[in-house]
Amino acid sequence: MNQDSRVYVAGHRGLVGSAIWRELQRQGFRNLIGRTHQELDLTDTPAVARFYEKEKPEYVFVAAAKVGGILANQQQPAEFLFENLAIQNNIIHGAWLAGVKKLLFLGSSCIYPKLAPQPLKEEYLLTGPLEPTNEWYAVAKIAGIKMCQAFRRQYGCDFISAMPTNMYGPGDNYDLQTSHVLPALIRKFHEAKTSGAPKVTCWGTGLPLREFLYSDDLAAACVFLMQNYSEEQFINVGSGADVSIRELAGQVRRIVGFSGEIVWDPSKPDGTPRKLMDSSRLFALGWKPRVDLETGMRLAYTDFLGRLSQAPK
Ligand code: GFB
Repeated sequence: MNQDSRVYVAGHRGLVGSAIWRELQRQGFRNLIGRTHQELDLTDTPAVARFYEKEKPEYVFVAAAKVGGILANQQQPAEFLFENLAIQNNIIHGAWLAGVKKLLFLGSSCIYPKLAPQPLKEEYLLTGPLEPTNEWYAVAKIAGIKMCQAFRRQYGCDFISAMPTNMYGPGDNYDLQTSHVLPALIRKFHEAKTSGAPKVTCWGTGLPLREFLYSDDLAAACVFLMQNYSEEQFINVGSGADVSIRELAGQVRRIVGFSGEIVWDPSKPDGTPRKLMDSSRLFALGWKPRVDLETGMRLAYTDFLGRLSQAPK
């Protein structure tokens, strides 16, 4: 991939896609292609075929997906399975038809069995039952990995897959029903502080552990992999450290400056108890994350405040 290569970032307005777009710009890639959801419905097979015919991308980052936190996954199994299969099938199959030079597919750490040994090695895939709250999304993402491997094996396509851990960063989703935990906590603690509320209610028991990676770090890893990795084996992309949700809530409370109480709502699902990934395969290639959780949370809070100031009054 060189500065004049035609590079398509599917999902370029999302948390991960926008970070990849910024990283590519930072590295001087001048020929970036993006389509908003309104401009191109990626579940529409003929529309995606017409897009490939017109734009003729040489490199494709598949950062488009229907994503959400634990509650959204639990409440919308049909959309999480159907839409993600449709999106990735159209992009991956279309890339083969269009002769795309290389494609990077993004999955998720939820592809691993609920109770797999920790830290999660790539070899643990399909060795046990999935976490019920997000098995729909996980099955779609596993299918995407297999799709890339099948096209590599049968047609020699240079299609690779990366499995990021829980992501956060600029442009995150702060909707309290559909978001992931970190943006949700940032918003909850901020709103409690500004309203003078005495407490903040968090979901579940707070006992599960989660690994977090700042979106700009994932973006750098994706560009690094596009330039340096061409194997059938998918590869984990994590920070290498995890934290309990209780500890996380305490850190967000401190960063936001909320002094009230934290209460836990056990009627909400905990999800998988832990999903710390073993990213040693990637680290051995020479990439490592640069933004630690404390720094990343402060950057994310700044992003949230910036979005507030731009919100219509
Ligand atoms: O980030 P999260 O929604 O998804 O939840 P997962 C992580 C943990 O945070 C769960 C707890 O144990 C939640 O119960 N939590 C506490 C909260 N308070 C809140 C809150 O206010 N909002 C949210 N959202 N969680 C997702 C998968 O699982 O991981 C996705 O469902 C994807 O498909 C993503 O794979 C990476 O980490 O449990």
